[in-house]
Amino acid sequence: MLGHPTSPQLPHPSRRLLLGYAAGSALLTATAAAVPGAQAAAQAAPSRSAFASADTPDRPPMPGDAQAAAAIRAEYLHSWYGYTAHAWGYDELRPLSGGHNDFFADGHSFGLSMVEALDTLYLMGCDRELASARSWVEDNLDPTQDVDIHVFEAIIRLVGGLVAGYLTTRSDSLLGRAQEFADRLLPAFTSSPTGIPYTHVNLRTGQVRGHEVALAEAGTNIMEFGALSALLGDPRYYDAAMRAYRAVLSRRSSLDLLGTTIDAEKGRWVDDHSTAPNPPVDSFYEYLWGGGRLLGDGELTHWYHTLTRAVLAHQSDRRDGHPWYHTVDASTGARTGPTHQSELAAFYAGLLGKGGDVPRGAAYFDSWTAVLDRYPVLPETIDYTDLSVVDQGSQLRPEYANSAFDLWRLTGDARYKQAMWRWFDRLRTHLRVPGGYTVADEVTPTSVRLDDLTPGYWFAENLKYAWLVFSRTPRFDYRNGVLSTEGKVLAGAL
Ligand code: DMJ
Repeated sequence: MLGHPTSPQLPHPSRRLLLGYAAGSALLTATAAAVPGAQAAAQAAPSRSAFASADTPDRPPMPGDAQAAAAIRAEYLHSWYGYTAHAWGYDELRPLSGGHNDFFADGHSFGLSMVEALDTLYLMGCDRELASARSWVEDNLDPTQDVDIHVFEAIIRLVGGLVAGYLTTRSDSLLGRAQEFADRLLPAFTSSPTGIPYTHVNLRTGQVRGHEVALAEAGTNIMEFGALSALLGDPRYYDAAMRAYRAVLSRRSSLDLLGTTIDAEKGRWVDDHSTAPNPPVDSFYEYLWGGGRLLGDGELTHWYHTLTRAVLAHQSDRRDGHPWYHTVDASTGARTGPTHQSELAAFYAGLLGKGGDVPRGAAYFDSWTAVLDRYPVLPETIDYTDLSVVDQGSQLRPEYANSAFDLWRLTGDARYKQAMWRWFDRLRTHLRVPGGYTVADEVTPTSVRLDDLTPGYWFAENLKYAWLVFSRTPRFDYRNGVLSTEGKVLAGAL
């Protein structure tokens, strides 16, 4: 059934243009369970509460919604003004030193933080700041630079950011810029014999490199490319992303498990261990669900359920009552590798919920809450057998908040608001500096040692999720809105 790149059953995005993305897509379909405060909340909520006492010193009392939202917006603007003062026009801010960082390649800037921020500024009602960022992007962002660019990062951050910028501002210039980037990234897909994209492409010459491709890089394209195809009435982007997905899916094991790295030229697994939901696999699964939802594409949703069933059947583990996921040989299901879990995997709690299994998602969310009980902020990687730290850094990541947002949307349960508030309060206490917010290079149970970087995704994700939970902004359709892996609003901007 899988692996036929020209399958006639595929709906054609260009036919759906005037309807939004697709009949049955996120723009058109109402889902009762996605309404905050929905009746289903009580039944869907897990039986075990991680928040028995909401105002112990460790679980700070939560202010009212309006006050919480104002505090979150103020912190976003605190870091935004750090960026504008010291790194304007560069990709990323170094908030301690007042310096800046090129994310994609030294000497080449894409104003990444501004592109990442466009739709967040809109949702937060920061219209003056949005106007400045938008006009910088329209006047200065150069997609023709002679530089090898990381295809996955460029799609989720730049193409996604520009599409979300278009959907929130209706600036044709932003959509045109998204198209120009996508056109220059396409050779990574079209020159690959299997359709699995090369990891890098030169924006000016179209020269590709990097044939050993992590699964997230092979599969995290369909939402941005599908949206672009629908908006432009041009199927090339959607078709490229689907061809890549099919090339991977047709190589799944008899257990319906996938490896972690695949050779884009030979179509063979380089690493045939399934590390889901950890990186570098994570968003491959997220986009099967998200692509299905955004584009109304049942084929993607079917794949999500098929693969998820296999992950849950073969990779589930449990320690001290908490679920975790271990690595297995994709062919045999035999357990391999250490009992490590990356903080990036925390997104899986929300994904499981969105995929229809709220109790399992809620339980995995509690696993990560138990880690946050132990450390001031979430460390990059832990050993889940004893929650000890494996990778001591903390990269100012959004995944726990992403899941809190998803599960709150699904259940309306106040425990996720409380969790969001505690997470925000921890960041404000430990990672805030006069120039903004920064990553840490060491986290212990009692200390945090700061490094000097505000990653671009900070402006796209972290405080957007928190803001959406507390603000109930009329600028977002809470029922039908769909966000990308980078937190970009690809449907539901009002
Ligand atoms: C973001 O760039 C995206 O969420 C991506 O899918 C993986 N995680 C980073 C932030 O941690």
